[in-house]
Amino acid sequence: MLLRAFSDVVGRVHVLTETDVVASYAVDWTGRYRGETAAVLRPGSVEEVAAVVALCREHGVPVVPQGGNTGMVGGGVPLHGELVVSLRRLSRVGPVDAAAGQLTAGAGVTLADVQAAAREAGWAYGVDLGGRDSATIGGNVATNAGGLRVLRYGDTRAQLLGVQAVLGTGDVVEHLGGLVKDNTGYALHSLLCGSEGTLGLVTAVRLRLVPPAPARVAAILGMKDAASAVAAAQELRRTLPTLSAAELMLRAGVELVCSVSGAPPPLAAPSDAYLLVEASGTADPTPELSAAVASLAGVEDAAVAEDPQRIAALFRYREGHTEAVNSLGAPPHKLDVTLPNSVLAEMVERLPSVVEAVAPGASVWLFGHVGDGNVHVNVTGVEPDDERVDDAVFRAVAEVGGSISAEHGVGTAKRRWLELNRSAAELRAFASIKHALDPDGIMNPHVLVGSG
Ligand code: FAD
Ligand code: 2HG
Ligand code: ZN
Repeated sequence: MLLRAFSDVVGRVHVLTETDVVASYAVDWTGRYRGETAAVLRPGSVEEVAAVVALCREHGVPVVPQGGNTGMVGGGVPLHGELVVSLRRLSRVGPVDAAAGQLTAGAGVTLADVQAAAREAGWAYGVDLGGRDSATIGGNVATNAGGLRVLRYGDTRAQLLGVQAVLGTGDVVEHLGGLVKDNTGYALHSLLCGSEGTLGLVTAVRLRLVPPAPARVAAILGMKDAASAVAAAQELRRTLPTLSAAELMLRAGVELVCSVSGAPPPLAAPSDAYLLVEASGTADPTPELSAAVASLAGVEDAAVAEDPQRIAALFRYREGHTEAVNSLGAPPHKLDVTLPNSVLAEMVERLPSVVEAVAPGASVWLFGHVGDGNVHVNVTGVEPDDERVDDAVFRAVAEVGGSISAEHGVGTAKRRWLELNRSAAELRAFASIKHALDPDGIMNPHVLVGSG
């Protein structure tokens, strides 16, 4: 009955109910989070999204918004039988304002298509990440995605000038004018950014673009140990103004990527740790990068790439980690944390023993955006629902002033530990905001703050 009402809104063909089809929307990218749903709704306009929300409110039906389903914290899949609202059909790019260096994109546009549209307009988009071909800009905004170039351009929130969204109240809010300075009250776009679908459905976004930096050089530095790699990244942030990425990898992870992908080792002899660095600008940054690298301690060897194919090949050693770890069998535990700079090196060394203490024999894969203090701690060899490892790592990180979620969000995976980072007063404020914008508690009710 209700499905017929949804069909009247979005069209029968966009209410998916066949078991096989729906199944792919009900499991997350890692395979750790698997749910079920009666239907996937695929609205094609903001009006249809608003009508879907109105029906859900009327009938008290909870929904999980979904974009590219590349999220890492189980926030975009129906773990409690919610309906899935897929925003992927909102895939229109434009208008593009080349003079202002801004563009508007529907929530369902992939990150890669946003980047391409920026390029066509003579600009660039500041956010990049490995899931670019599937992840949507709506999902990026909902998770406040970070990625490879945060140290240069900031996270998704820093690119966001406005949004159009259907709130849990059923209201459509739109602020897409793109004024860079606009102090006319609460920044709803910033609030929705990182809200993980708990306050409303983002339907379109207004983004600022950045000047292109076409002259690029990348290098993989073989480092004596992880501490040297961390220290080198910290030093390069100060000495290399054109630095646009600084990524940590360890020997085991690089060897795994090579064995899964068939790529040759990046350097003639293995190093215990690697730092992938990129510098970019309008003039060739190679001399500047070489000079900065020459003054670093602990560099054992280096491979440098200047043409786009070779640069992409070096980045594949780092970006390939996610897929390589997933190929190992049982889904990994993905613990995406940030650490204060002062303890970053020490914690990178210590985290494997934190895991070992609660899960002897488990494998730990450490890599990440070390220039931002962001380490991805992947653990394999532990049952998906055994949370002892998650608990031990999050507590160790929070104890030294770190965050249990650097860039992936809280989702359902980390909800239990939110109080490690957020005070009771902050959580009360979260609950008030949630109640104001989603009074029926139907917007992703089991994610982040929950509706209770
Ligand atoms: P989904 O996975 O579909 O959803 C994610 C969350 O956002 C869910 O809570 C969902 O309910 C909500 N949501 C989605 N769309 C909307 C909408 N329109 N309105 C309201 N809520 C919505 N992330 C990083 O930050 N940095 C990285 O470097 C990075 N690299 C990755 C590499 C790989 C290979 C993969 C697979 C993932 C990576 N990710 C990374 C994680 C992921 O790509 C990001 O979290 C991304 O922003 C999710 O976008 P999505 O469209 O797939 O969202
Ligand atoms: C990355 O930086 C992503 O590659 C995914 O954020 C991290 O696989 C992960 O844990
Ligand atoms: Zn990442």
